Amino acid sequence: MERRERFAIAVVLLILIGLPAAALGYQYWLRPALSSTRMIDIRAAAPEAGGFQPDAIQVNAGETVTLRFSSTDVTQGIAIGPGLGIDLGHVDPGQVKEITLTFDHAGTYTFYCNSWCSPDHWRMRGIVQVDDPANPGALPTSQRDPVIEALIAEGVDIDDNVHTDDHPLPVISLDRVPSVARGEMLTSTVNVPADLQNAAWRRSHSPAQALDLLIADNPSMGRAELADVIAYLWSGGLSAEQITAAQTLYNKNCAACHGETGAGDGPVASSTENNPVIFADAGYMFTRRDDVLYAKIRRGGMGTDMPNFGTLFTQDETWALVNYLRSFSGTGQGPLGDAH
Ligand code: HEC
Ligand SMILES: [Cu+2]
Repeated sequence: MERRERFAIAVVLLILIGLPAAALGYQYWLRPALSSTRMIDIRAAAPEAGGFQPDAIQVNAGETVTLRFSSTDVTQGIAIGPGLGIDLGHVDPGQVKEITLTFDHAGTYTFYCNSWCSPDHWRMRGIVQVDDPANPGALPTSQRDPVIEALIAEGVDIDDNVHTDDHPLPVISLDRVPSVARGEMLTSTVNVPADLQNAAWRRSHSPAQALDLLIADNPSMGRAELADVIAYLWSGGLSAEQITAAQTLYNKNCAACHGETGAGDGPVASSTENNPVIFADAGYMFTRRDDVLYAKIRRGGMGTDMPNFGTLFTQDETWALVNYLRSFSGTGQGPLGDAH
C-alpha cells in the first residue's frame, strides 16, 4: 500500500471514529463538565422493556436542571406536567431531546409519554420530586382536590364502572343532537330557573336533571328546543386557547381509546377490557355530571383500562377536557360543538 493511500485511510478512520467519539465525548463528558446546570439523562424504553430509566429524579426548588430524554427502542412522546406546559414532542430511537428548566416550588411533577407506544403505554410515567432546601421538612404541595372531596362527601361513587352486563348504560332519549347555537338563539324566550343559571349547580347536576326542570318551567316549549338551551347553558366560559389546549391533550392522551371524534373507536379501543365511553352519544352524556366526568379523568381506574390523569393535568385543564368531551355531542365549546 502506498503511503498516501495509508494516510487517506487513516484520515477516513479518524473521521469515522473520531468525529462520533468527539461528539459523544462532548455531549456526555465535556458539556456536562462545562455547564453550570445539572444534566439528568432519562432513557425511555417501551414499558415492557423498563419504561423510563431513571423513573424518579430529585431536584431542589430554584435549581436549574437540564433533562435530556432519549429513546432506546420505540418512538415516545415526552411531556411534563401538571401546569408546566412542556411537551417535547416525539423522541425517535437514537434521538435526544432536552429541556432546561427551573422548578420554582417544592412539589411533585410527572414526566410521561403521550404517544401510544405499547399496550402498557400509560404506565410510562416518572416522577420529579422538587424539594425546598430552605424548608427541608416541608411536605410537597398537597394534591387536595375539593371537587373530588365534595363528591365523596355526597356519597357519589366515582369508581363505578358504566360498562357492566348487569348495569346497562344510562341514556335519555333526545330527538336530535343538541346545538349550542340554536340554544343561544332560544335562551331569551325561555324561563331559566335560578339553579340552572348557577355554574356550581350545573357542575354538580346532570344536563338530564336540568332538562326536567326546564321542561317543568316551560310547558309550552318542545323538548328538543329545551335540550338546545341546556346545551347552550353547559357550553360556557372557555377561551379559544383553553379549547385548543384541551384538544391537543385529548388527541395525544385520550383519542387512542375514545376516538378522535369521541365515538369510542380509537385504534386501541378493541383491546381495552371495557369499551371506552362514547362521548359522541348525547343521550348518554346528558345523564353525566361534569364533576363526575372530571373526577373520573383525574382518578381513572374504575376497574377498567381508563388511566388516571390527575398527576399529569391541572384542575383547569381537566375542566377544559370535560367541556371538550361534551362538544362531541353538541354540548361543549370544542370545534365539534356545532358540527351537527
Ligand atoms: C387505554 C384506553 C383509554 C384511554 C387512553 C383513556 N380512556 Fe377514558 N375510559 C376508558 C375506559 C375503558 C373507560 C371506562 C368505561 C366504563 O366505565 O365502563 C373510560 C372512561 C372514561 C370516563 C368516564 C365516563 C363516564 O361516563 O363515567 C371519562 C370521563 C374518560 N374516560 C375520559 C378520558 C379522557 C379525558 C382521557 C384522556 C385524558 C381518557 N379517558 C383516556 C379508556 C381509556
Ligand atoms: Cu407511550
